[in-house]
Amino acid sequence: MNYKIMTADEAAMFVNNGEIVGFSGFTPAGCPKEVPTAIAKRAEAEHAAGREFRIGMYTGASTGDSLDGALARANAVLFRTPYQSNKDMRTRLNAQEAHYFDMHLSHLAQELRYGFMPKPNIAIVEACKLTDDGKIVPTSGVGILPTVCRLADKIIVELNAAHPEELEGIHDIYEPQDPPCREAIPVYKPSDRCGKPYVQVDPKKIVAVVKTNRPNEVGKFSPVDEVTAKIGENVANFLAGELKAGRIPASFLPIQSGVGNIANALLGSLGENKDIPAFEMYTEVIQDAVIDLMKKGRVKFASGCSLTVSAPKLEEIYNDLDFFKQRVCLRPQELSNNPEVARRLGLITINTALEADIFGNVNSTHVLGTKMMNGIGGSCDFTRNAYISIFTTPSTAKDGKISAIVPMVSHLDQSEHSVKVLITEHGVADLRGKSPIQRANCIIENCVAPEYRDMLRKYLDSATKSHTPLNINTCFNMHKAFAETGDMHNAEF
Ligand code: 0RQ
Repeated sequence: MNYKIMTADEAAMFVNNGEIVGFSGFTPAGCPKEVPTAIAKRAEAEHAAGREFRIGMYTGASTGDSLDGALARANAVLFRTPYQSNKDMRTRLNAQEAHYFDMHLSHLAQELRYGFMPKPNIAIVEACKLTDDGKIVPTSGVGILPTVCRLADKIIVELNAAHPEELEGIHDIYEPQDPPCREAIPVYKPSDRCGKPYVQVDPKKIVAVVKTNRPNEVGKFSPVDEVTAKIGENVANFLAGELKAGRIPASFLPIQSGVGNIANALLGSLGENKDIPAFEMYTEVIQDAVIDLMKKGRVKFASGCSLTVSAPKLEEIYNDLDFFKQRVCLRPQELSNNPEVARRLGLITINTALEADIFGNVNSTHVLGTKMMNGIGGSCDFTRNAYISIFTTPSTAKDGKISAIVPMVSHLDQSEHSVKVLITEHGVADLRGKSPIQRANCIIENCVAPEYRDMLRKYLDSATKSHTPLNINTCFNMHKAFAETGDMHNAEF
């Protein structure tokens, strides 16, 4: 190999205070691990010597603890975009110790190319294979890897032997031209490929290669509980009904599903429902449940940006790569989350709300309107362009002291215009073709926890008799009651 092989500590010396780093990967899958930890160590040493050291960060989505966690704990972050889910990073962002720009995942690469944000000085990327002529084969997640490699002046490659070179062929690397020269993206079904199996970079830009053998840091999924099982069942029954009514074509449509425990459990339910035919996925994260369903023949193909699967599941995939390479395609997020493709394929999209209001507006990001949880991720990329957009949430949180359905959301991520169906463990609110007052009644009767229904009916009675009923004096009374007494049950209307 013609490149300079060095340790992570040596490679970290290429990153200077105030510079911006673009990282590969999407969720903990495909993210570099050694060099970010070494940068964090360097930041701590600089701080101890009384010097400033903080960097700007572009990533695909969330990352692993050795990236987000290490840099946050070292207070080494100037700003960060577009999505995170790390406890220590979340604490920094909510304390205003690092700036956070929560953005649509499909937008990031193009907005970097457009110059809306400064270009990264350096790209740090994980690969399973690197050739002397600058071909980089990513690992189990892609993210913004092609774009940051093209825009940055320097590239550091973490060559991770935990991922086999034989992964080559699973990726579909394509970057659209920018307007006014953009052409249609030639993906007409989830299994279509339009790009190359590797990222081509100028080899002269690769300043360091760090060899490692470190597994991904994907956490375990919690077992399906009664509430998530019921939500999954409600989603599956709703979709089976739509199929029967002829509103979904008999061959079914590709599914997009969000990230987390609920999404993983829900896919399991969809796969088990015999009224739903085997289906394809065009999504961002491919989680454990998809792999199980693929082995049972219930999922025919999955296009995504990452294999966000537990360690035993990744081992299953790597032990049977011939099978999975025919059924899985990993693409940059600009493509996996592309609104043009989502609209064309007619995706059934299923994402998670933290709270929703009685009109169908959704907050997926801000706990009680203030504290950032994770971010919108790809939820808006898909929801706005879906064939049918579904939001799911347990009807209550914190042992019932919070109702996930409130008079008015305390922060807005998805508007009532984009959310077509809301589903909790209690039932399904089909919001299509309904006015605000019809939506409010439908959500209260079908989705709200029974213990909170009277409260919300009372609120609605007290609201203006206008197109969208509103009581401007009391619409946040449930939030106020929680803030003041720790329980929304104490709200008065
Ligand atoms: O708190 O962690 O202290 O127990 O929020 O809630 O029910 O465990 O659900 O893990 O699936 O996360 C929306 C955050 C849900 C996630 C969100 C508290 C609750 C718990 C987590 P604890 P659950 P999940 C994919 C596409 C982004 C949008 C999206 C997410 C914690 O799914 O980030 O889908 N989505 N993007 O107790 C206060 C409420 C609450 C509440 C729940 N109303 N008020 N706290 N909680 N409801 C993402 C990508 O693009 C990669």
